[in-house]
Amino acid sequence: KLMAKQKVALECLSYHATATLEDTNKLAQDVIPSAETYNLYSFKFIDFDLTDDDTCKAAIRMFLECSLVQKFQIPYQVLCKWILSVKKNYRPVKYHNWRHALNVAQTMFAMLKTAKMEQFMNDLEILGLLVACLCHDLDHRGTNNAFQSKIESPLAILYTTSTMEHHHFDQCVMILNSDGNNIFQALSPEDYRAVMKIVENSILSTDLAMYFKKKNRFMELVENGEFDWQSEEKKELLCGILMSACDVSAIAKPWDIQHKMAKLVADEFFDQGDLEKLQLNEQPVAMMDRERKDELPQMQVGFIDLICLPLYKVLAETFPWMQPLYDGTLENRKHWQDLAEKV
Ligand code: 5BB
Ligand code: ZN
Repeated sequence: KLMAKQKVALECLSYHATATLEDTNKLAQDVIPSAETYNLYSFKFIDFDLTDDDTCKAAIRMFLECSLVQKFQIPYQVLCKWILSVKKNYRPVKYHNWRHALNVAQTMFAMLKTAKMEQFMNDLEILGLLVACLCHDLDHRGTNNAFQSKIESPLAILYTTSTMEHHHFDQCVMILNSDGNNIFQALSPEDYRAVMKIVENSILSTDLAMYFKKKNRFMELVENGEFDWQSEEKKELLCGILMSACDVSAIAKPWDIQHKMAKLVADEFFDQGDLEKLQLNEQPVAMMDRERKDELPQMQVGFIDLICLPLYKVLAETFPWMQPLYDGTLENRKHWQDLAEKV
C-alpha cells in the first residue's frame, strides 16, 4: 500500500520522452556555427530568426565557448542528446517554452562573458547555471503556481510552495537520469552533488516569491560594500539573483523585441484567464483578463518599477558591466509609459 505522498508523486509523473538516436546523430554531425553568427555575446540577442535546429546549436555553442565539454569530459553525443531532450520536454505554450529557456541561458552567458561575471564563478558553477537556465521552466503548462493550487493539481498537493519550480527541477533530474542524457556522468561524486545543488537552488530561485525573499538580503550585503561573493551563502544568493535577472531579461531587449515578447507573455496569461473563467467560473486578475488588455502598458510600467528596475539597479551598482540591462529596461519604460498615456 502506497503512502499518500507517494500516490501524489506518481500522479505527477508526466509523460516524458528523451531525444531519438536519429535526431541526436544528425545534430552531432552538424557543424556548430560561431558565437558571432548567433550574436551570443550580446544583450540584444534574439531567437526570432533561428530555426529550431539553430536554437539547439546556439545552446551547444554556449557550452563550447565556456570549454565545458573539455573541462567536464562531456561526451559530445550525450550533450547533443541532452539538449534535444530538454527541448522536447518544453510544451508549445506561448511564452514559457523552449525559446524562453534558450533566451534565459543566453542572457546568463552574456552576463558571464560580456558582463564579466565569470570572475566570480568557478567552472562547476558556470556549468550549473547554464544547465539551470535551460531547464528552469521544463514542462511549464502556461499556468502559474496560484492556478495549480486553485485546481488542486497533483503538483500543488506534492509541493505547496514553489510548486512549478519544484516540478521544473524534477523534470531536469528525470532527463539527466535518462539513458544517454547524463552530461554530468564524468563528474566525481562530490562535484556531482555540488552541481546538482547549484542547479536546484538556481531553478527554485526563479519563483518570484523566492526573489522577494532573497532581494533584501542581497541589497543588505551590497549596502555593506560586499565584494567577496565566495562564501556558500553569498554564492547561492548571487546565483539566485542572477537567475531572476536572466528570467525577466526580455524586459531589457530593444523595444521592438520587448513589444513582441510582452505580447507573448500577455497571450499566455489571457489563456490562463480564459481557463479560470470557463473551468473555475472565476473572475481572473486584470493581468489575465483579455477584456482588460488596454491596461497592459500600465502593467508593464508597474512590472518594470516593482521588479525589473530595482533588480537591475542593484546589479549595475555592484557589477558595472551589467549596466546595459538597466539602460534597456529604462528605455522600454518610456515606450510603455507613452502607450499607457494614450489609453
Ligand atoms: C507580477 C507578479 N504577479 C504575482 C502579479 C502581477 N505582477 S506585475 O504587475 O509585475 C505584472 C508583470 C503584470 C503584468 C505583466 O505582464 C503583462 C503582459 C507582467 C509581466 N510578467 N511582464 C513581463 O514582461 C514578464 Br517577462 C513577466 C513574467 C514575470 C515572471 C516572473 C518571474 C520573476 C523572477 C524575478
Ligand atoms: Zn522563466
